[in-house]
Amino acid sequence: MKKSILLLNGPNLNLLGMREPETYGSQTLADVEALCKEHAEKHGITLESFQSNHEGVLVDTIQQAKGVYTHIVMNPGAYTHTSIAIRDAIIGVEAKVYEVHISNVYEREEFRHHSYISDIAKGTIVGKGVPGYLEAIDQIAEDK
Ligand code: CA2
Repeated sequence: MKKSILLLNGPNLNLLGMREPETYGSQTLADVEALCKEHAEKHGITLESFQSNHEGVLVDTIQQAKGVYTHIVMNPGAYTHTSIAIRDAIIGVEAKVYEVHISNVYEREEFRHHSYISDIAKGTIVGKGVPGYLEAIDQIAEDK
């Protein structure tokens, strides 16, 4: 099956480039989505993007990805540290999930150290800034 990626960003990531550039950089979400699409296409992979601030909408989107995308690159934002619902949705989808965090969550507050996603993700990329998303796409390109 030809590879296809859903790039999924969670709560507050719509604010990328507008606040806290010292933590999250100066690129906007639209910049990140365009970069990822271009990068995936260089590998011959299609990529579509979606962002939501709402846990249930993210769960719906993951459920709807079943049979549509082969891979999901997801930054679940703060839901990483709280959401069993997103974890369960990921377990139920066939697509392989790569978890990306722009900041190094392990060097931040203790409550950011635990992820409900990491142990079920195919890969986790943390603290590499926006290039972390591109690294996830590179890993998918190498995926069998
Ligand atoms: O480092 C990451 O990518 C995070 O997933 C970002 C989440 C945070 O809750 C996680 O612990 C780590 C927060 C996203 C907030 O994004 C903003 C971007 C610009 C301005 C304000 C918030």
